[in-house]
Amino acid sequence: MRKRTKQLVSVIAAAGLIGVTLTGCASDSSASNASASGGTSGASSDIEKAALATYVPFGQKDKYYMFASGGHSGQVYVVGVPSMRRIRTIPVFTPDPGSGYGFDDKTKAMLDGFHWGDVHHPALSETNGKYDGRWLFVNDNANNRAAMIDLKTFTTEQVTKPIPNISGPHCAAFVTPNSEYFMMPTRFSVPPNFKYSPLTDYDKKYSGMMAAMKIDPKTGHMNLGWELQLPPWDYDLSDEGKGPSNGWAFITTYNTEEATTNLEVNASQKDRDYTVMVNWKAAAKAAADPKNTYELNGAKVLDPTKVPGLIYLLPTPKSPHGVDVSPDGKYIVASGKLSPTVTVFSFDKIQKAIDNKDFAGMDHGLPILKFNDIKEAEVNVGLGPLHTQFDGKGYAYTTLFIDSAIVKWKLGDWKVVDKIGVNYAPGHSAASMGDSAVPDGKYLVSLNKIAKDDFLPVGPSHPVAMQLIDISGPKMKLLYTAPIDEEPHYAQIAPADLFHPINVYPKDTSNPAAIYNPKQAKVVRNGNKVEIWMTAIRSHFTPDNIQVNEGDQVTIHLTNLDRDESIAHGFAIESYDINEIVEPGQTKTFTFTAKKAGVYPFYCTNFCSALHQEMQGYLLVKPS
Ligand code: CUK
Ligand code: CUA
Repeated sequence: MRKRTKQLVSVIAAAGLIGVTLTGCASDSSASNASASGGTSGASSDIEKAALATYVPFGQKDKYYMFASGGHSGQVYVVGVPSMRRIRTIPVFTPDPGSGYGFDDKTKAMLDGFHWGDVHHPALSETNGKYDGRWLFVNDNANNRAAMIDLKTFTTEQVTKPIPNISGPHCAAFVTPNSEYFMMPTRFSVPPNFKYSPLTDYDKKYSGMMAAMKIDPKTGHMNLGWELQLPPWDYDLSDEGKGPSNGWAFITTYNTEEATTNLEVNASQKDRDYTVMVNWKAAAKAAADPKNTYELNGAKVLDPTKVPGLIYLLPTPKSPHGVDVSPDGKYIVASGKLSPTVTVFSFDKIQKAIDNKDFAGMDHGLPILKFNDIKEAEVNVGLGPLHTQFDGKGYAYTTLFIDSAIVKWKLGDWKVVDKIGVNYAPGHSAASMGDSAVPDGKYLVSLNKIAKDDFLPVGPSHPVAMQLIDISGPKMKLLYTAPIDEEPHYAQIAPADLFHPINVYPKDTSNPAAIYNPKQAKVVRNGNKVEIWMTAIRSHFTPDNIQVNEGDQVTIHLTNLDRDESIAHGFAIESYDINEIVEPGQTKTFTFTAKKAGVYPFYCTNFCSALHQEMQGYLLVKPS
């Protein structure tokens, strides 16, 4: 141990991270154990400790995966924690020639002509309220879709078609504790399916909607189960109940004023909007009975005013943004972004208020609970509270957008105990295991919105910053600041040992597109359709000369015969705007029209061997 620590310290020193020699002994690489001597001052020793706590020496791996949304890049970033190194970008809603995503027939059909998505809230699949490492679900806030990433391959396996009747499923933020559903509540209220209606009809023709995407427990694929009609407000975030509140979902609204213009003023009029509390288990049951639902653009829709008990409204100050349920499921924490407090509701009190039927009134036919009956506390956190995470040790961590800080406060006595500045303006933060029922209280990553001065300048637009904070002790400690592309809104962090990705695609002799021997390579012509079964192996394509006629529709089934890990081959055709990548053992099918007559070299784009450059061939397109 001593030897390893010395080695790593000298590596850090050599890299110029610190300018001193350390003689202390750290039993592992955590900040609290790292010790420095040699007369260094407090400040530099904090830097040394932080460096040690985040440095992952060559040959070792990070302890956690972080899955961060890529915002309007449409992708998902995989980051190692604590090193904060970006390991992979998983293409989801945006084509990616680096992996061939969006170029082959399957993923092209998944993208369905769209060029991007707006990913805000990744949600790992759960079993009994704990991350189970199988799938990651994300929303597309821009085109009303959901996607599923299979964590066996770290690739997107499903992108749904746009879901009817919802508009901007920004609130899609969680899966239910046994991965029954990925919930996609709407952000913008619109007339269902965007049907034209003047804004003067807003209160009659416009509505919100929560789409319940049923998750297949075997494959992780989603199907629209049912929808729940919501009042014509704008909705923001949501979270799942746990423990005693399991079966409920909590969704914030920020425009109960029903404004349609100048929302920055007009949607900030009321002292309180709502947290909309939905009994999704009861809704799922009610939706199974056809007498409770109506058909709308192919969806089965529940009207909550017809089935009492599905929705209660919790008055929530002041244009709330985030809503987060404590790991024990007892408290619901809502952040009013225009109020310097977070409001904590007690699920126990909510249940009593519901049992007593003691309502403050109705709004759009839905019962409003009395604020003072259900409020547990208002915690004075500071300016611009947005989102809260938990450490499993009784503390909560709330991001303050305006104060550019994170505050730590105690559940139960509702006092702020610590505050740390971040650089700048945090949106969400993500705690290790933070959304599960069992957060482990090790790390918190602040996902900052507006980074300044942190990195080498790269033009007017600065990379945004993710800041790693050690939350294992009584005081938060800032460990590291890492740049990233646009724009992680949210992330989930889970221990690395939960994930067991494959190295090589298994042989699938039942797949008609796959061949596992170059001798089986063939070209089959059927009218003007040409189908080619091709293999790639270091360093040869079979066949490597392809003859077609101008105008032919060409389909290539390409199988990578290499079965060594990380030996991927590419397949690009000059001037044809095509690049495909086949991972070891993988078969992909792609189709194009041979529009341009002539001779076009094709080649492997992925450096695969010493003879990678020789891995090439010709597409000869005979003029018609
Ligand atoms: S949002 Cu971006 S900071 Cu889309 Cu979850 Cu709150
Ligand atoms: Cu195959 Cu480069």
